[in-house]
Amino acid sequence: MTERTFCMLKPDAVANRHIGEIIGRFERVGLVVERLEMGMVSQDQATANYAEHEGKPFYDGLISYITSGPVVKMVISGTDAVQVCRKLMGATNPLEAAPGTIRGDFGLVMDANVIHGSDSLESAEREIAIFFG
Ligand code: D4T
Repeated sequence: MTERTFCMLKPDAVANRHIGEIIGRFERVGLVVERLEMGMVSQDQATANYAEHEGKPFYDGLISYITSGPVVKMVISGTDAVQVCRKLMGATNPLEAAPGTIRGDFGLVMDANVIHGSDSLESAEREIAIFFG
């Protein structure tokens, strides 16, 4: 099924100049970058996106990290886009992400894990609304 998902290159990916290489991986498998915008994540967007983690020990660090520098926000579409993006991203913790995945190849630690991608179609619609209105 053709799906739309939300992906975001996090501040470490932008600061380390990996935008082109990472977006290239999505295009290489045949997914389409439908919308793309570079900019800062506002405090409101950060807290809305990470509401499920409020109160957890890593929450404050997560919010300050995601608002610390420019990110690249994207809507990506294609067959099974949600699952394909998650597969390309790899496990949340770069330590566990397999080589060949985005987090496995460009990340080192959990609190700067390179990329965010929606985990379901429902999350995708919610996150696209948060970040693109
Ligand atoms: P995101 O949402 O960034 O795509 O990551 P995941 O969907 O793969 O993972 P998540 O929601 O469980 O975690 C969100 C974000 O929090 C950071 N994190 C997570 C952390 O710093 N310490 C932790 O123990 C966990 C679970 C990393 C990703």
